[in-house]
Amino acid sequence: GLFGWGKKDVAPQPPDPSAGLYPVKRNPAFTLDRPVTPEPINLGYNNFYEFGTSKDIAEAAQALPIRPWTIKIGGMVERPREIAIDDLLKQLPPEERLYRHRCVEAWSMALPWSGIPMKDFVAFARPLGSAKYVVLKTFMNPDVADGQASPLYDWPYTEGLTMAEATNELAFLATGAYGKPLARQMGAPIRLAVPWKYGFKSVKSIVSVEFTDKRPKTLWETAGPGEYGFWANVNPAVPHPRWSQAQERVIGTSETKPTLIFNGYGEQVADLYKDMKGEKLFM
Ligand code: MTE
Ligand code: W
Repeated sequence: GLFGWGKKDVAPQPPDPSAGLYPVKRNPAFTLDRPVTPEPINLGYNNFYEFGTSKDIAEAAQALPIRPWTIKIGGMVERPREIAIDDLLKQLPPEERLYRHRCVEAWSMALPWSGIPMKDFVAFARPLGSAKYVVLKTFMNPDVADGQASPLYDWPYTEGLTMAEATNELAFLATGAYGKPLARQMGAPIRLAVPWKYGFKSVKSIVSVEFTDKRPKTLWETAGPGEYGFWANVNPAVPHPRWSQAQERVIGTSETKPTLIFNGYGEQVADLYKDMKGEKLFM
């Protein structure tokens, strides 16, 4: 096929119109304590349940049409509206950041995202002062995404952040990676990256951003409330009910490393949680 994935029944997709934007300037404030995961490894090891429950969904994900792509901005905002991804990229030009990524399954990667600081997107969306949460949703299209036919999950994939989390400097909307537009299997054309939380918070292929004063029910909380919570902050001392979180497997190497509290981003985010009592912050 056109993209080298070799799937026969996928119509050739047009070239990504945002390709000319990348690579973008790196923001030097975001550094890594380890090498970047090689791009081919990242492109071949993905969680994207819409396209299957294995890590080998790259080929299936090529069926996802990513243009036209509009993001709906609604709920508690001054004015609900829709914006096309390419218009958004003109209004809020992307920058590059090196981030770690830690899945709840105890594997990790490190990569150069390109994208838009979530706080700039929030300012652009103009939420009402009474909004307390932002809710992000993935597309719904079971014709191209087989997984969405599964009744085990409450599609579309839904995630949420508090306003304080969404406007924290680290919260990022990735539109590219490795100096290119985002690959479909990584959540093209726009996905969240909140590196102090387990990877399942980082919802892919976003079509809707809604502001609300009620905490949303997320897909994973609904599927497994005893195993996956709303906060999902990384903590080596709080095991998953079925495995330890003390160590992580570094994908692309034979190494394991000790997991760090808030995935090593405590300096930036620990204050968000200092006054929270009675919340399960680490599951
Ligand atoms: N977003 C959607 N829509 N569907 C998913 O299944 N999986 C999550 C997250 N976002 C997922 C998703 C999980 S568990 C992880 S670890 C990351 O995406 C994986 O991102 P990656 O494949 O780019 O490494
Ligand atoms: W994960």
